[in-house]
Parts: sequence; C-alpha cells; structure tokens
Amino acid sequence: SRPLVLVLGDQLTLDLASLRDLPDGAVVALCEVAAEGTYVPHHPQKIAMILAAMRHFAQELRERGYRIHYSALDDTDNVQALIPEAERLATLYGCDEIRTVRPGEWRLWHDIQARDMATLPWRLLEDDRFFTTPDDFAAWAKGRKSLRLEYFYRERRRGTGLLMEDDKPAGGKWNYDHDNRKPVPANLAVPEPPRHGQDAITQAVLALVAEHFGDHFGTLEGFHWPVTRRQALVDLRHFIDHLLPDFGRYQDAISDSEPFLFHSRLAPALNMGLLSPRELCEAAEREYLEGRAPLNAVEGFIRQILGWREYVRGLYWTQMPDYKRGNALGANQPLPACYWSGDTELRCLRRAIEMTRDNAYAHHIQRLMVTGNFALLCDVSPEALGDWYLAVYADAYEWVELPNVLGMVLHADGGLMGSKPYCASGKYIDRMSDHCRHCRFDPKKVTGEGACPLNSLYWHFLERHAETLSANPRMKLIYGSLAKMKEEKREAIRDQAERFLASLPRTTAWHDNSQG
Ligand code: FAD
Ligand code: DLZ
Repeated sequence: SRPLVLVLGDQLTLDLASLRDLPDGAVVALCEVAAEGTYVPHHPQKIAMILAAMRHFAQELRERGYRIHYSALDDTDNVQALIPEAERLATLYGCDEIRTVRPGEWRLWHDIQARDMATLPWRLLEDDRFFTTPDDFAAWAKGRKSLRLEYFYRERRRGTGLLMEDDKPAGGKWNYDHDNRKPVPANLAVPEPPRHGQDAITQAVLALVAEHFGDHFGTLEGFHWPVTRRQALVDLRHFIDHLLPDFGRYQDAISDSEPFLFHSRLAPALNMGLLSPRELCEAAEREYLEGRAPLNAVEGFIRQILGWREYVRGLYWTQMPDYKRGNALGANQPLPACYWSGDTELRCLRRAIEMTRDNAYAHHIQRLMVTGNFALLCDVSPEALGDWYLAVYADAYEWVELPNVLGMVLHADGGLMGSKPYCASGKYIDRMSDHCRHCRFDPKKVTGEGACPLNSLYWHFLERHAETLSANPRMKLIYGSLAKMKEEKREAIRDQAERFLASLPRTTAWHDNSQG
C-alpha cells in the first residue's frame, strides 16, 4: 500500500502509531490550515506554538529520511481545511489510503468517519500516547453506578506501578491533597521559566501568526513556549529541578503577581506530543525515590497526569457527542464581556484574564476558581464558556477542555466529572490569594457598598439551584447555613446579586467585541 499519513498539529512525536512500520513510498503530511486557526479564535501564542512545532517536527522527519509534504499556510494551492487538504495531497502523490491517529477533538473524528464515501479510504489508528485508551476507560466504567476519579486513579497506580511499594501506595496513602492547600506567603520567590532561543523557523512563524491571527485575543510578545522536543525537555528539567519540590504545597494558591507559581507549564508541550505523560510521571517519581522531592508534591503531580488527564479523556470519548449538550443547571447566559477585555473591577478576575492574555496560560486554580467560578455564578452557558477556554489556552484541545469546563466548572454533566460544583465566595479567594488587598471590594462584606460581588452571587447561586443541589450530601452543610439566614438578609443578597447580574456587560464572541 501507499498511504498518506496525516500528522496533526498535536501529534508531534516520532513515537506516533501512524509513523510506525511505514511502507516504502508512504508520504507523511503536515498541513497548516486556516480552518484550524479560526474555528475558535485561538490565542496567537497557541497558534504560533503549534505551527512552529509542526515546522520543526517536519524538518526532523525529513532529516530522518521520511518523505514529507508540508502544506504551509501561505501556499497558494493549500485548501485550508484538514480533510480536503489531506485528500488533495493523497491524490497528488497517488496514495491509496489516508492514515491518521485519532484526533483530539470529536468534530474531526466524526468528519473523518463520515468520509467513508470518499474516493480514498481513511484509516483511523488508536492514539497510544496515553496510559489508557477510550476502550480501557469504557471497560472500567462499565457497570459502575457512579464514576469517581479516585478509584480510576488507584487502578492506574496499580497498573503502572507508579508510587507503589509492592501492592501498597507509597507512604501508605493514595492521596496527599490534604497537605497541598497553602496560600502563597508574602515575598515568595518563584523561579523564572526558561527562555528559549528563537531560530529562523520560529521567527517566521511569529511573523506569519501576527499577520494572519494578530486580531485574536492575546499578545504574541513574550512568547516563550517550547517548539521542539529539545526545548520541551529543558522545561521539564527546569520543573523537576526547581519547581516540583514546592508543587504540592502551593498547588491551590493564587498570586496577584506570579502567573505560574510552581506549576509545570508542561501541558501545552505534553498535549502536542513533545513530551510523553509516562516520562513526566517517571521523572517525578524518581525525585521522590531519590529523596529530592516530597511525596505530597510528587503524588499530587502524578495524580494530575495519571489520574485527571486520563480520566477526562476517557469521559470525553465515552460520552461524546451527548456530553457537549449537557446543561444540568440550565445555564444560558452569554459570556461577560470582560473575559475578552479584562475590564472588570474584580481584581482576581481581572488578573486571571490579563495573565491569560499575556501568556496563553492560567494555572488550574485560576481556571477553576476564578474565571470558572465567576462564570458558574453568572449562569454562563456551557457553549459560550467552552469556546472561550478552547480559544485562550495554549494547552486547549476539546478532549481535555470540555470535561473540565462543562463538567468540573459548570456541573453541566450532572456530576459525572465532580460530585459537586466548585462554587465559592470571595472568602475563598481571600484565603487562597493576595488579590483582595489590591481590590476595591471587601471580601468580608456580603451586601452594601463595596461588598465583594462574589459573596452575593454565591448565595444567590445556591438559592437559585437549591432544588438540584440541596439534596447533594456534600452541599448539606452550606444549605444548612443558607436555611438559617434571616429572610431579610436573603432578600438583600438577592437584590445585590440581581443588580450586579443585570448590569454585567455580556458579549457573544470575540469578534463581536468592540476590541475584536
Ligand atoms: P500543572 O499544574 O503543572 O499540572 C501538571 C499536569 O497535570 C498538567 O500539565 C496537565 O497535563 C495535567 N492536569 C492537571 N489538571 C488537569 C485536569 N483537570 N485535567 C487534565 N489534565 C490535568 N488542561 C489542558 O491540558 N487543556 C485544557 O484545555 C484545559 N482546560 C481546562 C479548563 C478548565 C476550566 C479547568 C478548570 C482546567 C483545565 N485544564 C486543561 C486542566 C489544568 O488546568 C491544566 O492542565 C493546567 O493548568 C496546565 O498547566 P500546567 O501544565 O502548569 O499544569
Ligand atoms: C490548534 C491547531 C491550529 C491552530 N492549527 C493547526 C494546523 O494548522 N494544522 C494542524 O494539523 N493542526 C492544527 N491545530 C491542532 C488541531 O486543531 C488539532 O489537531 C485538532 O483540534 C485535534 O486535536
């Protein structure tokens, strides 16, 4: 056979299933296409990282003797969408089938399946860059009344032997989350991320992206994402040597000034294939075994990758396409306009959006408890919020974005992803961050002038969704407090929240925004 192997922008590894055992005459294609850059208005740094990494990867494949076709965005014969471009190339090279590894988004997977009437057969291969396949997840989930990360994770620990001492978890416990809830102390020194050199390929891509996608939300200045495996390995080394020991302790902290804290920043490179999840987990485990990093940090890190990352992917592939239609809390409001402009007086929200604009990055707690929580409390629809998250983060692909946004943040899947919504008031932000001292609102005030809007929004949210949420055993305590509140106070809260919501500027999409 003479296949055309289509390698997607988030499949950049020599270890890809479709690159194994290639027959002579196989053509490997990488295609830059406008459609992938614009189906949501991706952050320019995300696009630049992908295109620069694709170009470097193509060069590496060429040097290794593969026969490569590279469709550049500016090529005049490029048809600018992945499936038709691959079909065009297959015809051009006289190929008899198109092979590709399962893409990371259902829309493409579905469209490829639907090409069974095409002149050329498409062959989809399983993506074995993960610890588990969707079939493994389906087998695990089968017959369970409820799905919980913790049990899935323990099974993965047993299966891989990571942090296991015989058949027991290292240190005697599966989970050290309890030790991982420290806020940031004043004057905490955080190591700077590595700066990578930008060769001619990267510079050309930065110019190309500025030209074609410069009107998208987000800056290109200060771009320093890795675009080769070698650069990604530098970032991994930096994390292991300088950040991992403190990763656990400050995992839930939020800082007004430090965008990255002790997070790894490895998700973009990992999701694109420049790093593998196994090598990350093994590198972290080694630090524990050799006494250089504490167990709470190493276990916390491994749980995110071996646990959460695999779990959300399993959920995505076993629940789509219905999953995307979930809206258990009936949220139907457009996105607040400040998600694109940063124009809000809530300091925590403003900083999370500014950091997102500047870095195509926000850490997990900002995504969950700042931009996520605010959207939950303001009834933002899953679709509007999902499109935003998919656009703005360098690591965003739907298989991982959607369960986090729709499941974890909005509780729109009715509890598949998390047993309760992570709703929080200003008190939480005040405890975990140093934002409030820079904010005009007072996190201790619930109503009246200067009260933190998150407080009234929080109680208003609980009240509005009492029918759905009050029976949840994990919400009993908080609904108990709500029940004890005097009607007069509840009325004042309702009034405060409703006035805030009514005056909150909303938008539909980036390009409808005044700045877009
Ligand atoms: P670290 O804090 O260093 O964590 C290490 C690794 O663990 C990450 O690189 C990531 O691979 C994995 N991980 C951690 N938490 C999760 C999680 N909840 N789900 C899956 N993997 C996880 N992650 C993405 O990779 N792409 C997304 O599009 C994405 N969207 C998100 C949207 C929302 C609303 C939320 C709450 C979380 C989202 N996450 C997403 C998960 C997580 O926030 C990011 O993986 C993380 O912030 C990336 O930064 P990091 O590499 O510094 O992570
Ligand atoms: C995100 C993205 C962008 C911006 N551009 C391209 C591209 O030009 N060519 C390509 O192959 N992939 C790109 N990607 C990544 C794809 O969107 C990704 O492979 C699918 O969403 C499946 O995960």
